[in-house]
Amino acid sequence: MSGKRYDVLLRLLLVGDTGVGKTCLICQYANNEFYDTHISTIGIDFKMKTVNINGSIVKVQIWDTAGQERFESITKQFYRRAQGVMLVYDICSRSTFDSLPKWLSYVRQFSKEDTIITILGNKHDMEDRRQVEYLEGQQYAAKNNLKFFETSAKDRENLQKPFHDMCDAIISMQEAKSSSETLSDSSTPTVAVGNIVVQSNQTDRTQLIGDSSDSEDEEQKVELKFNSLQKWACCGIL
Ligand SMILES: Nc1nc2c(ncn2[C@@H]2O[C@H](COP(=O)(O)OP(=O)(O)OP(=O)(O)O)[C@@H](O)[C@H]2O)c(=O)[nH]1
Ligand SMILES: [Mg+2]
Repeated sequence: MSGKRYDVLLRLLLVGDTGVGKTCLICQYANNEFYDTHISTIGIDFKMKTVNINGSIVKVQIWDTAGQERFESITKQFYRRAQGVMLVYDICSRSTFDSLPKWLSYVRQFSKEDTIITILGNKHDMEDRRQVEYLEGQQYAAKNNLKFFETSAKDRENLQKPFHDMCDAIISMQEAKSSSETLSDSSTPTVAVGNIVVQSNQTDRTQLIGDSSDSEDEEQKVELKFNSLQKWACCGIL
């Protein structure tokens, strides 16, 4: 636990067709950067951002998947570790909206059951080229019981809120899960729930104190897996 500078580590994943703006959304959110050119992501990439959510220091690891079909075998390996998944489409491209059921089926198939899912209709700044109405996105999300936002990675519109809401929802869910598990075994002072360590506080209510995996180890493991996948992808093995 030494050297940890955060209370909670969360893993989010963005999926969706190629060109919808996944990389741009992540780069804007994490680094305040926007790129006009489309350089397709090879396999998978990630960025980190540390945020304060309701007083907790939250380290967010955001996985950026390639939308191209040929990388699906790589990207599917990352669904399971994500606590939140954003399904992204481009409001100026009907076909990317039509692909949502495919992406949602992958999430349902490969992610954990309690994964928080949000739909993003990106490129909201290009109203004149819109092919998918706001209402269509909203109705699709409502039908599937999911949150929905229209965003713009270019002008940063609605950029923070989807990420913030998703982190908030994951933390609330984990807290609820942890307290119910602690209540069911009040004699145990410390319990691990998934990657989260919950410590029973003698005088106060149960406290969520952080991810049980050491931050350095965790980042090293992530980078190792990431590097080897990138290598295989570049060699055309995957
Ligand atoms: N106008 C506008 N363009 C955007 C926006 N987001 C992304 N783009 C542009 O769309 C193109 C594709 O963006 P990327 O972020 O690379 O797309 P991606 O989903 O990561 O694509 P893959 O990596 O191939 O899956 C780039 O030319 C971006 O500049 C946006 O909100 N508004
Ligand atoms: Mg990309």
